[in-house]
Amino acid sequence: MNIETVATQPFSDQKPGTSGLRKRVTVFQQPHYLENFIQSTFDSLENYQGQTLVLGGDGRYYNRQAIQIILKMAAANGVGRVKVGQSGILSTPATSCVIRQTGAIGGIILSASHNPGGPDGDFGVKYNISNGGPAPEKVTEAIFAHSKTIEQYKIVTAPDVDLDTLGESRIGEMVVEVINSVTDYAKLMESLFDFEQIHQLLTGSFRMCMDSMHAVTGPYAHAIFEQRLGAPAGTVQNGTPLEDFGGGHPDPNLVYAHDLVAILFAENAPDFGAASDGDGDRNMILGRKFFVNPSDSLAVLAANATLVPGYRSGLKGIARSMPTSQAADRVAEKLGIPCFETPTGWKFFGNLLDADRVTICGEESFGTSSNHIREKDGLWAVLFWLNILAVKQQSVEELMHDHWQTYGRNYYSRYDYEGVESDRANTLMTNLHAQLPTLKGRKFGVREVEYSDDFSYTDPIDGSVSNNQGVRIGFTDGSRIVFRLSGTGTQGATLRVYLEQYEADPTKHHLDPQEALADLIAIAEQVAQIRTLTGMEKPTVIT
Ligand code: VG1
Ligand code: CO
Repeated sequence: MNIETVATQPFSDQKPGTSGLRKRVTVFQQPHYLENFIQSTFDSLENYQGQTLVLGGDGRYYNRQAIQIILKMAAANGVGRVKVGQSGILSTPATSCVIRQTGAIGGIILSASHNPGGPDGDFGVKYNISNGGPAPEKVTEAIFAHSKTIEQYKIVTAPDVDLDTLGESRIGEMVVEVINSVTDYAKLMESLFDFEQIHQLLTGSFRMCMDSMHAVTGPYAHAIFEQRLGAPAGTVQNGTPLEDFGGGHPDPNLVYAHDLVAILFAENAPDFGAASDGDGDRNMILGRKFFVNPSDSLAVLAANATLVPGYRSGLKGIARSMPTSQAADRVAEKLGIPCFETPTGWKFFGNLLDADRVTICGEESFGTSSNHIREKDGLWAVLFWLNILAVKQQSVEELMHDHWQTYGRNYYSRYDYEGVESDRANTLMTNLHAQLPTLKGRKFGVREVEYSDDFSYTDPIDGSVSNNQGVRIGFTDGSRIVFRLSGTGTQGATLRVYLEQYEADPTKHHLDPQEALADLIAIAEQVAQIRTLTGMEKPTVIT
């Protein structure tokens, strides 16, 4: 084997964000850029030589080239075997599944998730550890530390591997195994859900539309919904992964998944609609002319979990990220199980899941999943909803209204201001920080501030502390406003403002959230001076 040691110089900007390292494709294409990050990752691991690694991505532009580089570097660094998804395709949840099932030391997922793809779009690298979950902060910090001092990397000179044909080949001593991207994941889904009952639902009068947004879930959705569960051909739309996601933004929300929204809000709309993001870990659920807020989706799944075979014996606990609405807390309370509040990002759920303290987790950003893997899982959420609907024989809207009737409704909305100049966004956050000590007791109309802080989290399992996870302003009536800057963007800054208010009275459950939250929205503006400081009249995305 011809191992080359290449001299290199550090890049200063390889600090992983909320979910891996994300940069413009052109940044990753600079000489040594990807190589430095991959070598820094290997250098921060122990005892990986001879072990198995899982590798794949969401199919975006540069996926195949990056895979070839990583395979040659893995061989040079002594990895024993790499399981790579066919044609380089492996969704984030499928990667997590394969890591766990094969006892791999970890995995590399090439994705910038919902960020646009193509030569002018974004690329990303995420490292997952042996439990199948995103690397925790101590690992990402070690990778970043190595990236700042790196002087060389190792790579094998070898021909490219055929990624399209299933089977094994070798680079030097290392075995490259091209695996079917869907099989293991689909089997896991079948072990959790009542496929017979969902089959009956999907072959009856019930109509569903699944939008894979030209991203990674296409092959999974075709195999599971159409081939295995019998939904009519055409149920899955935009089901072929494209390098530029068809020019779209594979972010399953009301703005970027507009094609699906148009179908579900038209006359004679289907009963159920779902979309997933670039790497398949997030989901949007729609009923006929009805949007399910992701925080509510988490609460509904938790409340109805025992209707689903994989969760028949009940839940150990629930975890949600801090900005996610407290709808799930109400379910946990009723079930008599704990509810944990973690910072944004799936990596914070890993320890709780490993310790069996929680079964279901979720984020307001359309991410939900359970202890079946250690990632969020878009199609899992879709199947969970279908299983519940098949058992209850209700519409999405009826189910949601019943849920609010029982638990009350947490009105909720998130405002995203994308592409804000970084300096302006930082000024806004600094100003907020400066006000924090003065807000308690202050009245805004009928609301009085009960607390204001910057969220800190102490992991209950390993005691690690994560500070500065978002500015919170809580009111005495339980309503909240949260402000944080995104850790996944690549251009300027994205400000996220999260608004929540609880309503117990069922006669007031039919409001438009924007109406119900109007005065909180005004308070957020008053306190943070969003318009003036961002220079934007309105948010780019409202969820
Ligand atoms: C966003 C979401 C967060 C999610 C993260 C990764 O992070 O808010 O809940 O875990 O994306 O999701 P941020 O820092 O931009 O708010 V994904 O689907 O990009 O892996
Ligand atoms: Co994603």
